[in-house]
Amino acid sequence: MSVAYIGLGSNLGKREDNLQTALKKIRKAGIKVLKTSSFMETKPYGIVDQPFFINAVAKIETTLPPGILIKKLLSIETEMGRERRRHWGERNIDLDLLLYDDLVITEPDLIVPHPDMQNRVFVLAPLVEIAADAIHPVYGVPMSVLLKKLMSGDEANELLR
Ligand code: ROI
Repeated sequence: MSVAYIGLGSNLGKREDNLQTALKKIRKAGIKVLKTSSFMETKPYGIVDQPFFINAVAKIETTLPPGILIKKLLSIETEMGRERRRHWGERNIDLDLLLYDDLVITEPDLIVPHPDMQNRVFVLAPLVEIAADAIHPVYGVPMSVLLKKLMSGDEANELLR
């Protein structure tokens, strides 16, 4: 059994419902959801002229290897009718594989840990809520330390609630 963390985000339609639907589909796929963070409303990061997001992180337990797990997450996005209007643009559902055990994977279509998570309050805040002591396998420090570092910069502004 492996433990992984999945980031969930939505800024189109009924945002909370979209996250709940995705969690239901994850469970239906035989993936055990051990814990979910609270749902947090966050300012758009990257491309800022788009609606606010609801973000959350789920801790899961699975026997699926990372390459299969990511394909499963992509197929749930497709099932939910995800449209990609533009790169880094608005979407009804976004599922990211953030961490998978303490693996470091750098394949063309699969990078774990998520390569930009250390810069994203909308990832680190919910992650710290459920896994403050989890060690980032590349930086070698707990998530709580990464969040503190980030919050001491301009990004402190990013999180609304
Ligand atoms: N910004 C926020 N706040 N939440 C997201 O889930 C999110 N996802 C993205 C980009 C467009 C980078 N910005 C985001 O993919």
